[in-house]
Amino acid sequence: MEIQLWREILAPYQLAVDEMMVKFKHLQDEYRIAGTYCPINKVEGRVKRISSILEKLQKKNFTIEDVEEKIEDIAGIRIICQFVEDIDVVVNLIRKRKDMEVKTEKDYITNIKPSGYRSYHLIVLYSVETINGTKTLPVEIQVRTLAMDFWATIEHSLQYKYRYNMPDVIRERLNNAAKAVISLDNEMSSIRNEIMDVQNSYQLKSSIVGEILNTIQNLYKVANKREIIKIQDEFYNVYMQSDINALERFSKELDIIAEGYRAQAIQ
Ligand code: 0O2
Repeated sequence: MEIQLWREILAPYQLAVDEMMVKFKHLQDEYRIAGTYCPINKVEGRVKRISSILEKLQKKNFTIEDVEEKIEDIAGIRIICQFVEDIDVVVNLIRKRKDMEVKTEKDYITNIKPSGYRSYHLIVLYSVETINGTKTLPVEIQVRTLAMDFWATIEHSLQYKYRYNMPDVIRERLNNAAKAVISLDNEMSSIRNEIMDVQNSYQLKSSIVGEILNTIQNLYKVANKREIIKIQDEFYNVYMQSDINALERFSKELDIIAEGYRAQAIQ
């Protein structure tokens, strides 16, 4: 197939990946703004390389005409979570969305692959608008933990290096590493609540501090300098106390001061 034709075929898949990346990253922003724990740690996306598509066609005995109909992972999104529990949360978020329809699901976390591979896979149907009209495409979404991702990345590179002749000793080491990943994920799950508490309060603190600094910056335009310096000193004192309640109280008091200036401006 000519390279130009490949480009035309792959362009809508790239659009699907770009749009979905924006949407999943926006979910992360929503959690951050709400000051709550985000089940999504990282979002990655890619369009499969032409060489990998050709390799897959060959492996599955498909012809080049089958590309669009039978290869369902040309567009791929990977969502990396911190904890195994987050995977269910993310999968449910995907199932509930109106802009993508789940076609199939594969649970390689309950049903670990013989290689030791673990991940939750969904094929979703996603529509993009192109110059030729609406195009509905399959997109593969892989949801996995950081630890599962680490293992899969290493194993994928070794698969590439050894093709289909991976030495037994390497395979055995990878199997051991896969077991270690399961126990690491379990261990992390057992302290999940503690880690989430720390991350939540860090998130809350940084959003309150962000609001306070923003208000102080706005006050610079309207309040007198001496008052601003006094407010800043008070802020540093409260900040140094490392007390989230005191920070929240200070933020509310500052809002009242800022409101006062706004009221003055209207008169
Ligand atoms: P790439 O380069 O990541 O795109 P299969 O029948 O197993 O060949 P199928 O039916 O398309 O593949 O679906 P499956 O089993 O759900 O696998 C799809 C993708 O999951 C793979 O894409 C890999 O990304 C990942 N995957 C599946 N099994 C393994 C594994 O044992 N190790 C690693 N590291 N990744 C795996 P591609 O096209 O194989 O590769």
